[in-house]
Amino acid sequence: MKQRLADLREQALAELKAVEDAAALDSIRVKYLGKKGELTNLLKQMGKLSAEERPVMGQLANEIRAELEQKLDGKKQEIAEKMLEVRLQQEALDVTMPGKEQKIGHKHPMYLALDEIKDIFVGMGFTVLDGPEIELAELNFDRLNAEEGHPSRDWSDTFYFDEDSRVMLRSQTSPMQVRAMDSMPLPIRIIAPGRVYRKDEVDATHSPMFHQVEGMVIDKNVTMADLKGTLNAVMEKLFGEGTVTRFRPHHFPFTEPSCEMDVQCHKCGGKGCPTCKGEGWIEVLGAGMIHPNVLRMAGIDPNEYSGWAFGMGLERLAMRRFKIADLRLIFENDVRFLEQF
Ligand code: 2NL
Repeated sequence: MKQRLADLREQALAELKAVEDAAALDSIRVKYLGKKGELTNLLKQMGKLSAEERPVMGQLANEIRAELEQKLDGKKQEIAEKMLEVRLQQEALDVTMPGKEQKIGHKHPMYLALDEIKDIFVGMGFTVLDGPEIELAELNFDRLNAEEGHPSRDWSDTFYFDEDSRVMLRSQTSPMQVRAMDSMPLPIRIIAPGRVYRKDEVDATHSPMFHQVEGMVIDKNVTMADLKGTLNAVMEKLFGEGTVTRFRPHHFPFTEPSCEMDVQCHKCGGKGCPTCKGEGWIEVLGAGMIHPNVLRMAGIDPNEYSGWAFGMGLERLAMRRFKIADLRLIFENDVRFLEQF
């Protein structure tokens, strides 16, 4: 009996030494100390021993039980500490490590130019409008005094959706201004930026889709002097104080009189250079006093109210603002180009 107890102790201690995880440790506890465990089995056989031997073996068995229990508890703690160590290692977060760089991009140069323009006009009390790119020819042409037969209405100039040429991709943002005249109370001060479409071949200065900013003011006693004063102030804000401008007579169906506005070349001061193609001046926009027919069609009495309006191409403005040589770069979205702004 003594030998069997000693063997059991040896065997249990050896198994205990090799154990690595909590589950295996638990099965050792059951195997030796459980209700049907090996030590318990031995104790049940005590009855067969003599009266002298029984208390001695009983004490020995109890000592072994106590020793095993103590070792089991010790091992349990050891395993728990080791697992904590492993977890801490695995979940360790080194806050001093450099972070992963996130590329977040930035605004497109043309929208940088648009933001500048919006800021300037909003600062002067204008409201910014937005509207549909698919439009009625009625709003895009008829309401702007561009009668049937006007060259800009030709199939070769305009994207229509139907045989009757009633629905189209807007060729200018003026239809938004027509809606404004129909719906907004007077006086009106608005700008209308957005995409417009014309059947043009792509080259360094043309694209079938481009962006326009139009704007208009309608109030009592508005004159050509307001047009010139306001647009001069805008150009000074865009191109710097002291920017020299000039207005040349022109023709648009929706304005009378009409003009084009140039700014003096900032590069050569008007002498003529490659930037201004030797002209000394750079064309920036078209404008004019709103045609009485356009006012009348919107239910505004041209004897009581007058207004001025302008339209400019945003791409060309951004090209000048950021010295971009080719319009196509604006649409190609090559990051090597875009990253420069
Ligand atoms: C250009 C010049 C212009 C307008 C657009 C306009 C709008 C209304 C009434 C009168 Cl609702 N005019 N817009 C006026 C003058 C010029 O655009 O070069 N366009 C390509």
